[in-house]
Amino acid sequence: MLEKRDRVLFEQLKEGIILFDEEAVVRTAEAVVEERINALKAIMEGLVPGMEHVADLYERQDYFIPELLMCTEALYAGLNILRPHVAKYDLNIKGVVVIGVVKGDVHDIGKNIIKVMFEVVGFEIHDLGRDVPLAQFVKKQLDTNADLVCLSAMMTTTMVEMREIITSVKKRNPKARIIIGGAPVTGEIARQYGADGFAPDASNALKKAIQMLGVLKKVYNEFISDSIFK
Ligand code: B12
Repeated sequence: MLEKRDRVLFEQLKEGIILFDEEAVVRTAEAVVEERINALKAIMEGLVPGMEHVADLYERQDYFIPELLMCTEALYAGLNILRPHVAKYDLNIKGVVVIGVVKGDVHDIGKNIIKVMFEVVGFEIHDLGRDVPLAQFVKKQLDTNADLVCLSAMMTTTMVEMREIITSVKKRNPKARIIIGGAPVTGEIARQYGADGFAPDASNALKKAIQMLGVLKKVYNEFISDSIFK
């Protein structure tokens, strides 16, 4: 059960994103930190639902691109304050991860949320950013000998890039495992493209990554799902 104060602050974060009120988001995020409230929870239960609501407003044509940009700025202002305060759990998982948004696509909020979740368990993360050409994924995987390559795409037009990236990465290093995600991506697409996994959101992405790194599911169930959100 959430404390009442937590709920109030998470709701304020959500509202701040929706109303693109960057100052309010900054103020509230600082209060979360000062009051030692769980920063990961504030991201997942305040900032993310706020942005999801914004996405609905855009789909309903209540919001347009200018509003989206202001909401995005508010979200990143909050994320920058909260991210350094997310508790880390040393599960002794040696995971090296390359992550990026595919070429032609600048939507990086989802990718950055996934990155926060991965940081929690201490993965070594190589973030290529957004609008990343195929060759960079291949090179980074080889240079770092990454266990996992995580690809994000938010448009049907950019999603198709993933197939070639998967083929190229696996051709150069068949041991690399690839997880894909983003709004248009489904489990069926992942299967068709030859990816090793798909997840619809950040916590499932972490679960999938941990499973792929060969850690017992038991560890996830007993430790992560209970502890992270406490
Ligand atoms: C915010 C937004 C923008 C912002 C992006 C800001 C930023 N820095 O990211 C701005 C304003 C820049 C933008 C621009 C555009 N956008 Co836009 N945008 C959105 C919007 C409304 C929300 C996306 C978002 O942030 N959601 C919140 C986050 C938390 O969720 P998420 O991104 O889905 O991520 C979660 C999961 O998908 C998953 N996940 C994501 N990545 C990965 C990766 C892995 C490995 C895994 C496992 C999981 C995973 O986990 C995440 C966390 O839970 C979506 C609508 C929508 N319904 O998604 C449209 C949307 C994606 N945009 C769209 C379009 C068309 C555009 C523009 C072309 C608009 C234009 N006319 O200019 C440009 C494209 C620019 C480009 N070249 O990329 C379309 C795409 C349509 C399509 N089918 O292809 C959408 C779907 C809106 C629509 N219905 O028309 N956009």
